[in-house]
Amino acid sequence: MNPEARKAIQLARLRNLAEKVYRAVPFYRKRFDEKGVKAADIVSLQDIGKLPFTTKDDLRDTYPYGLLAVPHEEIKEIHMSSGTTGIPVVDAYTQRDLDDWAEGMARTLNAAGADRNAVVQNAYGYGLFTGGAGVHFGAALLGATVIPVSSGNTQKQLMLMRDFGTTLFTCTPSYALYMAEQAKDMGIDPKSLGVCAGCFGAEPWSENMRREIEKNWGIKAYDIYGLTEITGPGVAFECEYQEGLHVNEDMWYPEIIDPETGKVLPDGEKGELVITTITKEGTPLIRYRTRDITYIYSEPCKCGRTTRRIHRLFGRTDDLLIIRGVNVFPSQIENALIEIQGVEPNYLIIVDRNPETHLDEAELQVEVSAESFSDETRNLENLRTLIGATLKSKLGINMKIKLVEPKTIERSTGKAKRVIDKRKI
Ligand code: DLL
Repeated sequence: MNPEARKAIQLARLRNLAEKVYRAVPFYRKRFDEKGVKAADIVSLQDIGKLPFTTKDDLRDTYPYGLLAVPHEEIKEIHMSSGTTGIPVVDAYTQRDLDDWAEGMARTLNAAGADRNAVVQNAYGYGLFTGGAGVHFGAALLGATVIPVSSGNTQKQLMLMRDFGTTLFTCTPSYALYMAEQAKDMGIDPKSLGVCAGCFGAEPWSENMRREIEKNWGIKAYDIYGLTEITGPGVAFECEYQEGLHVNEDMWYPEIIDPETGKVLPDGEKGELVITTITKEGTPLIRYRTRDITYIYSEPCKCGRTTRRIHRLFGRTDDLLIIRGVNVFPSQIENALIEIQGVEPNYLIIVDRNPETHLDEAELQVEVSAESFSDETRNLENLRTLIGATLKSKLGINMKIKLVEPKTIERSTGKAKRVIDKRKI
């Protein structure tokens, strides 16, 4: 669609949404009144900046039904995530919301090459988590064959891939790597299973991790983004050029703000992603602060889609680890590790504060490959020193490195847990 034509639609939807939430959601009426803003003040898309933000705390305070904008009988399905911070986040969908979600996910899977001939093996968890349902609805709308296997049961996953001719599979990137590892243990080369593509997301993953997955599986690995608050997966997706993720912005309108000041930032500047659900009926959100860090590309994409793109996520405003004053995202550590021969991209960061010195102490547990593990102790010691020195020179942090045996760090069939922060701060 011509971007100017889309802007007109977005503006009409935004105004309509502002009117609706003012009328139907006491929480928003109060917020709008406090800011002295009305739906009629929205005359251009820039005027979105006049509207109040919604935060995760607001969701907690209004749990479970405080943000509902339609009568209960309109709600057809509910999803929920407890998230990494433990705050329950509820999304209640009307039929139209479910249709929009299916549309967003159909575009996502289609951009990864799926159509009605595809066999989509959905290894995201089914249940309250949005991954299972989102992929399912999108694949069904495309007319593809869906294999609703859910997460876990790795041997069965591999058997289904072989027996049903899976062309595309979906799961968290860490589970995709784990599945490849298990396949090799069973004497199966994952490449021999004939899968062409995978759509991975729901947790941070680096460019290097993408290469590992692609190499192991012989597939093209696509990044997909979404969050329960907004709808689930399908908010943004990669096309064949993989230069950023196209936002389905006719439904989920993006802005980037400075997380400190709340000021809207121009395209190309990194900040916190804020999304307004301009077509949502059940639990619409105005300027929701995702805490995810990215920027918006200003140039159009080579693929011809005219929707704006966001960069792959750089991390979150809240999973930023600050170790003795040095800011580091787990994904940066992962990127550094994958470049080192002899280690596996399975790691755990444990941060604590020394009660005597009051200084932060960080330990990095890294799995070594089976070959390095059987090496002489001297070689292992060299590897340990190399990892420590690499992290120091690349990221400026001092970490105690602990090499652990292959396959000892707990695997996850969903989101991998990479950090244990024991500091009480
Ligand atoms: O993880 C929805 C989803 C399911 C997305 C399947 C993609 C695939 P939540 O559990 O609410 O929803 O977690 C949302 O996960 O705010 C990000 O911090 C993180 N996240 C999601 N996708 C990506 C990604 C689902 N592609 C939170 N890269 C978001 C990095 C991601 N982080």
